[in-house]
Amino acid sequence: MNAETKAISPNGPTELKLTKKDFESDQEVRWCPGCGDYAILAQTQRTLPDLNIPKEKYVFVSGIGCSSRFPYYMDTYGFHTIHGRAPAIATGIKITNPDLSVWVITGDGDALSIGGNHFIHLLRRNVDINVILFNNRIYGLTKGQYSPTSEFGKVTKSTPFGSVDHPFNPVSVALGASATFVARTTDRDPAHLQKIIKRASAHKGTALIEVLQNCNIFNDGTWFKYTDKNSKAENVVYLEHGKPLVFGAEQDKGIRLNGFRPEAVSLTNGKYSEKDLLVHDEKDTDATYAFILSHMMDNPNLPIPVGVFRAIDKVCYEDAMAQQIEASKEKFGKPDLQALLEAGDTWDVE
Ligand SMILES: Cc1ncc(C[n+]2csc(CCOP(=O)(O)OP(=O)(O)O)c2C)c(N)n1
Ligand code: SF4
Repeated sequence: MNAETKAISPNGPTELKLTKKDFESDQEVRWCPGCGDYAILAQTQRTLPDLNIPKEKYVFVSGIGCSSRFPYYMDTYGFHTIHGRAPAIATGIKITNPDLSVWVITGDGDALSIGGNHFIHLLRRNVDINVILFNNRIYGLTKGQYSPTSEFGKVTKSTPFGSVDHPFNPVSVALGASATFVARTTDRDPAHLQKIIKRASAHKGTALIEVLQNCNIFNDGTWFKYTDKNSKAENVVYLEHGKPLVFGAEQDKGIRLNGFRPEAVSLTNGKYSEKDLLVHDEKDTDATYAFILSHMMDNPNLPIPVGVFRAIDKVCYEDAMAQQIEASKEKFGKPDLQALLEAGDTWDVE
């Protein structure tokens, strides 16, 4: 902890002067050289100083997987927990310490397979926690088995004849769980990654960031089309609130709705102009529009949306819980645990 961090008033400082170095731990980073996880770690460490939150207020909680080694590398509080259970532990931390900035670090296997239940209920409850989901469409740590986001037909060590599972789409899953903040970014776009981390931190409620991440050992190039500089512009549409969905290297294409179906149209053949395009509305409280966007990923003829799909306001679990406790205290007085334990009937099991 540096001098500035120590001198913080409980009401929060105006200028902490933290740097990336303040968030780097002394642990040797043990990811494979070239892994996309490095970029996500570096951009997180680079962004946190800008959030102006005291260092001792950060907690990074992870499950199990390569990505879940993340808390070791952050010089903050952290917890490497059990497979898929980071949301439960992070929820406990947040509701008992609402002033902390709590982050869940998870992988596609960790969050969507063994942790699927915990993940959807965190989003549904809207606890004020930020989730960074590293999606490399593979189990990295256990050496390349297919994951819940692997493509149908994917050949892996555990699916030598191709996967016969239909994949989960993390953004659609999150929207289905009524998440209040849902975003997607990539490990190869540092500026965008930083922007999305800042947006998630500013959001009050559960914020999900899906990061398309490369596992260069077991699933190299899985997102290449969306991250390589030569193909990205034609295959990615950046979402910006209030702006039309325009894409293409020449910004010459857009997305319009044909009934409920999104379609890619040319802006140069005279048939359509920007006024025919969808205008992004991240504040739409009806999830239908965000769902339409999330399913664009399943259509090979459409670019994938990257950015903030949805950012809406809804009461947080911990705030509703605190209000309820206060109201109960007012009504029934200060609780007495001993009296409570002795209050009811007891019985013997014969
Ligand atoms: C209860 C339990 N079941 C299975 C495992 C084995 N295991 C460890 S990591 C992992 C998958 C991790 O995949 P993902 O979340 O995609 O993370 P990545 O390693 O790709 O970052 C599995 C199945 C375990 N550690 N604990
Ligand atoms: S196995 Fe894949 S995800 Fe795990 S550290 Fe290596 S490159 Fe990264």
